[in-house]
Amino acid sequence: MKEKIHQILKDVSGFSPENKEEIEQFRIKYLSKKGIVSGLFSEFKDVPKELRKEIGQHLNDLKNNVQEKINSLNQSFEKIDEPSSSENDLSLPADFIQLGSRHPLSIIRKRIIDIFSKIGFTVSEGPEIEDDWHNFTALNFPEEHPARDMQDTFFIEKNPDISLRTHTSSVQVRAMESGKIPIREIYPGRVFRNEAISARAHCIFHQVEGLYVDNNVSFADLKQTLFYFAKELFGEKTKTRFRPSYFPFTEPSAEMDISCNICGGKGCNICKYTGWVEILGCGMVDPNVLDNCNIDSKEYTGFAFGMGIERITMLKYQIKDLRLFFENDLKFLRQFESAI
Ligand code: 2NL
Repeated sequence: MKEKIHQILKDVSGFSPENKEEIEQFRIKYLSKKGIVSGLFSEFKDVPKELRKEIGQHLNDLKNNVQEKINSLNQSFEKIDEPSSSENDLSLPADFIQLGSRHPLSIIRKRIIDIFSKIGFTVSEGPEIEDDWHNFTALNFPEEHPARDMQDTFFIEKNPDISLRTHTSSVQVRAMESGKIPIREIYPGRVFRNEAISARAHCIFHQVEGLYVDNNVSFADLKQTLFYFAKELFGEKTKTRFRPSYFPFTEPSAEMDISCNICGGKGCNICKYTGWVEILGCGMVDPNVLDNCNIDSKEYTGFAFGMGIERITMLKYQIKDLRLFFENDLKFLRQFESAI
């Protein structure tokens, strides 16, 4: 009898049901009138007198043990079926939500927009898929210009008139064509060039261009606007210098350098020991471009500029490889602003 009770206890403790139905089967097997435990109770009458007290105790313990097991199993299944009390308690604090962080290119794009917004530039955007007119012809690109080369541009074989824009100047053409003057806008956006990926180049990158067209807009306005921008972004002590350059859509054209933001102009490996780093291209809008967009170049003048957001971001944060921007490695991305 003792061995039997011991074996049953072992079986009971190993029981682990999948659902309530199995618990009910278990209860019938052990505790119903014809069940195993009741069977033992009926065998009890044959137990010799001297063992009755001890065996009786064991039997009662077994019955209680089985009943407790059934109760606790039933309870645990009820917990799964019903929402827990903590889920119903609306006064508890909410679950923690892990916040992401802004991409470094987004942070700098926003900074650039904020800086130009303060002096009256509004933001405008346009299509990434462009036609030849808006991307090249209106902008005074000669037929044989290398940027028009199919090797340098993503185009569609079926219709070579359509390509991915190579700069956001195409949006400026649309703004000028709309005929509303003055124009004082910046144009952030994604642009595309057919380049092999490296530490310094990628087939996708980001630009902010700017355009100001009105009566009497001068090169002095251009210089002061961009000087203000450089100081806001890189610090009050930043100096600027303009070097003559060439773009098909501006005349005269220039590139703007800032005093190296790492060494302050003394010379380091970032500025290649020159004390200066280039940050953007700019110039007075070529009269041909104004005329192409139905703006009378005798009445109006304008300045324009363009910068690569990747380049500015690399300078600002001392990032040495452009590929980091596109790999989405969280170890890299989490180093910037912690939250939106
Ligand atoms: C650079 C240089 C530049 C412009 C962009 C522009 C647009 C129109 C007319 C005239 Cl519609 N100019 N944009 C002007 C000079 C330079 O970008 O290095 N970009 C990354």
